[in-house]
Amino acid sequence: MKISLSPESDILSFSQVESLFELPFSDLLYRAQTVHRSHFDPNRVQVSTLLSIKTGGCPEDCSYCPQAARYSTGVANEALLSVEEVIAAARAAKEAGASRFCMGAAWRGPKQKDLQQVTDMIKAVRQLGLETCATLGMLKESQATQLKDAGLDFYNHNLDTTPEFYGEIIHTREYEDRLDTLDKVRQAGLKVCCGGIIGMGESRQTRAGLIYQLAKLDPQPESVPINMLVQVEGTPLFGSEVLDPLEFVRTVAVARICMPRSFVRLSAGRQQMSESVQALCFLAGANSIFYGEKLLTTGNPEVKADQNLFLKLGIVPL
Ligand code: SAM
Ligand code: DTB
Ligand code: SF4
Repeated sequence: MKISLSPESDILSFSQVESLFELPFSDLLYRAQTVHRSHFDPNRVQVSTLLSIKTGGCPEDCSYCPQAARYSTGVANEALLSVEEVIAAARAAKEAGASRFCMGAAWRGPKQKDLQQVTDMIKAVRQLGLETCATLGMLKESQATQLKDAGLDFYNHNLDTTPEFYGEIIHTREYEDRLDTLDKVRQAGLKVCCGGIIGMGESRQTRAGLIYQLAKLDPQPESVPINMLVQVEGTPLFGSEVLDPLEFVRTVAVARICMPRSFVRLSAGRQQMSESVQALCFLAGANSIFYGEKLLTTGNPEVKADQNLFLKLGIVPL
């Protein structure tokens, strides 16, 4: 099988993406590392800290998510945090070495009154000298503009999987809804953070399809989080067959090759990964992580452990 070897080429056909997945592991990693080195310093990794500003009680039915109100996962429905609480968390994240602060809300989309409070949070976090990111669900055009005007840098909105598999995972919205919001985010001039989840029982073809969908966004997302499903008891996907970590590494490598200029984030699921698997992900071209002991509701490696891992690998945070 002949696949173009130019580190500059953005691969856009689905069959080419599928072929990348079939390469021998060492060939795939060599190729990903070559592309990575032509666009990035391979020893620098961007660090983002997450904060759940509105936890639980979500009306959507995403089968992976512990925050959907309809599943009994032990995650309580909490109120939107105050601006002061968010500032305190952002200050701590900055002191620990994060450069970006991502605020997540368990909403289908924001209500106008809540968005006002979120824009106050964005302004305050920016004043601390951190990059800002928000993930609040679906947006109207005017809401995307309001976020941009408040100084938001990135909006996270994941495609999560392929159009074909989407209906097996989520029934309360359509793939098109996600693409619509991504369009509005771009139109408003925000930078896009868009990725997906693997380990949901999907096929390799679906993983290739996800990367294909992400890579054909035009322009490609600045940030691409690749999440390994964190299985939470009470969610429909709890008990799914656990994905081979080497297949996760392959997915990161294919993302790197197909989106050469994007930051590829080794995202959820890192707590369940050995240091060696994480090191392979960095070799495969991952150059961003979530940093801090909690994701939104589930755990993430301890800050000390990540600092140690970076030291061992000679990685310097960006
Ligand atoms: N409610 C908004 C939305 O869905 O767009 C924003 C928050 S939502 C929690 C953000 C992302 O978290 C989802 O798109 C999904 O990729 C990821 N996520 C949620 N639950 C997860 C899990 N159990 N394992 C891995 N990733 C997960
Ligand atoms: C993303 O792609 N992953 C993050 C962030 N964007 C918002 C969320 C991961 C959530 C994992 C499950 C939890 O902690 O609730
Ligand atoms: Fe709600 Fe987002 Fe969780 Fe889906 S992923 S249930 S939209 S918080």
